[in-house]
Amino acid sequence: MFNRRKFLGSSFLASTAWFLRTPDAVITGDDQQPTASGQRNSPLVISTWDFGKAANAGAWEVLSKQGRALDAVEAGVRIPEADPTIHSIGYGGLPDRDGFVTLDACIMDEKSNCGSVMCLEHIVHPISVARLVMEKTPHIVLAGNGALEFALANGFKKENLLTPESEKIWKEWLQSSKYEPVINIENKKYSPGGPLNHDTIGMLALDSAGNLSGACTTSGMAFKMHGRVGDSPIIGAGLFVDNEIGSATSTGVGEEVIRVVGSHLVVEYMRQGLPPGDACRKAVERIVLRDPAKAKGLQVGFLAMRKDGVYGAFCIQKGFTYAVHSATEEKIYESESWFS
Ligand code: SD4
Repeated sequence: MFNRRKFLGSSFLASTAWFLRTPDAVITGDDQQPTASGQRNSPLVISTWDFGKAANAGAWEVLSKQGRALDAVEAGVRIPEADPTIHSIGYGGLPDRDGFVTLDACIMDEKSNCGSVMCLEHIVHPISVARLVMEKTPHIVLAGNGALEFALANGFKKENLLTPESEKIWKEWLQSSKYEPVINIENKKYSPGGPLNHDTIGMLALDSAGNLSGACTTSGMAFKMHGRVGDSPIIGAGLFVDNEIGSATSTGVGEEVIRVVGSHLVVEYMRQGLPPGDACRKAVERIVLRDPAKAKGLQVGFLAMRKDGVYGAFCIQKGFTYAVHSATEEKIYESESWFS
């Protein structure tokens, strides 16, 4: 069996040769598995979890027509935002403990332009509001009522995001009122009394001009405290794009990602020469080693794409999946994990 730890050391030192490596879409504990994804500038989009597949298809509509990565990631993540059966993003997202659906989202382009909304209510597409913050204001982040007022002033419609099903789930939860994030429930369908899904879509795209962009959007941890903001709308934590190096996004317990400024950390590890999967592993390691006992009970996953289209992922607990769409592949991979 290949010794990954040993490999990490040597690949780190061999930083100048990273661009020669084969693609990094690792699905086993072994070294890099070649896929059809590498050596581009042909477009590519990757995103977190199984629901990333449908989102990628939306992004691909843009990328396959030589569209911009920024337009692709916005179009892509709007798909799960509008899907009421996904209880972790946008419309139909699970509410906080007081019954309010509050959304977090951010977007970043190839020139380090970025925009973010935090704790936004009543708007189905927070990602598009985040983009408008980026393009139409001198700021990067708008939060709460200010974000809502900005959205309404720019033509977004005020809607009730709490679907009957999400309301029912919340009311069931109120019986116990126990805040306990459940690992890897993102891909499971809700059944009464069963585990609740909660997670984020983070999407990274590379366009035919060779530019990177990313988007991240979520309703956050189900039954969080009112006003709680996770990693997803925080540039550097839930998402980071550096067009010279690569991009990264995260999913899972946001508090742990914020502590290490996770997505920025992944991109910095890539800058130092680590391939994307190993860069994600090093960021996970930072979280796990801080408090190994705590890490046993939580999930964080990172997904990264290098400037040349090589991609990789790593997570704490087994079960984090990500979807890939290019001209030659449309697949869901399972990430390597710290714990087996
Ligand atoms: C957050 N990372 O708000 C996000 C989404 C989530 O389980 O709920 N993950 O912390």
